[in-house]
Amino acid sequence: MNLDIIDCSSFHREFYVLINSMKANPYRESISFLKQAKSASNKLPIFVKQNLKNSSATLLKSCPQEPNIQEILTPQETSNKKSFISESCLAIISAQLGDVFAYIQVDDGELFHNITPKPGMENEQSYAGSLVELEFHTEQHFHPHSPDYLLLYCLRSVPDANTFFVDVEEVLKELDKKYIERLFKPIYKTGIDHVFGNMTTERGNGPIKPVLYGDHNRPYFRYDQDLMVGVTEEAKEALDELEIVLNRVKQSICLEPGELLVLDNRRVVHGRSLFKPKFDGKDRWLQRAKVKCDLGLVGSDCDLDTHIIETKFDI
Ligand SMILES: O=C(O)CCC(=O)C(=O)O
Ligand SMILES: [Fe+2]
Repeated sequence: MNLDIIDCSSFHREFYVLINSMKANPYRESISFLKQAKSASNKLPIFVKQNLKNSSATLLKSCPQEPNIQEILTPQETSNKKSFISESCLAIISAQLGDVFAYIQVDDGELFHNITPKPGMENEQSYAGSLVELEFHTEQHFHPHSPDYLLLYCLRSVPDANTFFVDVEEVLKELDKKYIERLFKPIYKTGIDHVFGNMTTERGNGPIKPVLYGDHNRPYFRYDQDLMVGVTEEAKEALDELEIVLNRVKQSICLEPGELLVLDNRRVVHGRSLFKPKFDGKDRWLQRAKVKCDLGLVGSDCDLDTHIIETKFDI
């Protein structure tokens, strides 16, 4: 699979000018902030815009960074960061792809999430875990309004934490045709994430769906290695074979400060290696945004004045 690289050092000064034009607070005035990001985003170089729209995985290198990042501790909940360079990079790049949005169940509907290891969650299948590998998944695979894109901006790196990903194109190339055909059938129980109410982390308690859907030559992907369960023996076998292929062809990247990874969540699955947390304020720190190409299409589950999706799950 091709990971497209955009080196932002070639327009570094212009990128800072765009960020400085954004005066709203991303947490207290989030909708104004997103509007300002949209205007700024229009002024990105053409090659950046074209690349983002045509790629299922892009790494933007040398993005602007917070001025005094060495002095800021990795947060365990909300950060006390005074500047908003990371949120601005996320919002400006997201605006090329669609609308940043939040789920009411995640971080109380905040649009930007701090992805850091949390004490007590070391062994969880969660972005807040650390001592266990975060298994392959697409974001909110069980949700009727899952993100179209996922953006991860790195503020602080640790050498042993790698982000994994696989494009569905690789699966088409590598997996036996008979398993591919099975993955197109609606014989897989999705699993609702614990944050959305699945407190017992029971697997397979969501709607039954296919793993692959859409055009058979250029399909979309819905997958969760941990929570999805095959309904039949054939379905279970296809999931096992898929897992083998994903582990064989995965690309792995250790995100560095100032790097921003953009993944098309409809075509790419991702995960993360295990790593040792220290809880000393110097742990790994990413910030995340989720994007829908057109939030208006969500309908009554989404308030366009807040960009929060409020779909409820009865579990
Ligand atoms: O920590 C990572 O590299 C990936 C985390 C993740 O899967 C997510 O935030 O959705
Ligand atoms: Fe994820």
